[in-house]
Amino acid sequence: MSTEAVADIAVIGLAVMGQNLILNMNDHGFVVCAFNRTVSKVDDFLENEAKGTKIVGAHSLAEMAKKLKRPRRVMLLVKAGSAVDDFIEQLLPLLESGDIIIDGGNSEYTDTNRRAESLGKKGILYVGSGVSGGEEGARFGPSLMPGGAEAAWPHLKDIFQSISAKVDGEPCCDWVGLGGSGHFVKMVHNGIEYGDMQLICEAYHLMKDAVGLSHDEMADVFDQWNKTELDSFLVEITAGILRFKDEKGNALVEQIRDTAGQVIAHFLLRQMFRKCMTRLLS
Ligand code: 2AM
Repeated sequence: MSTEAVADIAVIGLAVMGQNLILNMNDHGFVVCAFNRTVSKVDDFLENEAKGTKIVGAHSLAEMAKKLKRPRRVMLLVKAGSAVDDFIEQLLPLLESGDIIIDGGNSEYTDTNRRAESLGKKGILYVGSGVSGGEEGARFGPSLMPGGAEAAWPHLKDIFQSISAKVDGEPCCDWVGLGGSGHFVKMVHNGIEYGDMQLICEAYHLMKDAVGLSHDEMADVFDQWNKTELDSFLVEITAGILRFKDEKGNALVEQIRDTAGQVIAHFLLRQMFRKCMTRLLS
């Protein structure tokens, strides 16, 4: 592999989010250097998903650093927590003052505050960016919430705003503020989203167990709501989910176990909701 400084940005972390963001950046004309802790995934990616693109790979962080144009832009899309600190530590001897590290994972904003402060003292511009939209968003247009060292923004704006989703031509991406504010905004965004999902679950529970609607009838209600001020992605996909049947013609949603994290909180909420409904209906 050549070690010329050819790449506009490096992305570390070749799980689906990382791969899709790289392919999205490539579509927008940027040269991306891909790296992953398990290095064999770099070759797998280059030989499969990235085949025929301008994407380059590196087999070590040192090789990756050499392939980057200055200031170096290195984006981490790895598991939140110690993996981020480990990579930062390994990157430090390979970077110079004014280089940029971006954490695009789901880090706690307090960790991002800490990292931004300590890296700032070493001359590294640290950015924590919320990335929303899941795998599809990463591939074709995420909402991006970058914050941290503001001096990094002029070097990131073009890449970030090009790859982000657009609403009426406006990019769903702008500079959010200092320190961990990008991840803080993502946390608030998730809070609103999960509140919305809870409301949808409670509406489903009420329609199914209190009113006795069938799955198709519930789907009709959500479709109807989606034509009103409740119009949203979550309401739209709920109609599709409720209508979805397995091979025997039964609603698939009833076969999905109600045990994804936060089980106790969810269970208590359901119990509370049941009690309220029983009282209301008696
Ligand atoms: P891997 O492919 O080597 O497991 C999502 O899990 C991404 O985070 C993957 O790219 C994964 O690398 C990386 N990752 C998870 N834990 C990590 C760790 N402790 N150190 C470095 N990378 C890690």
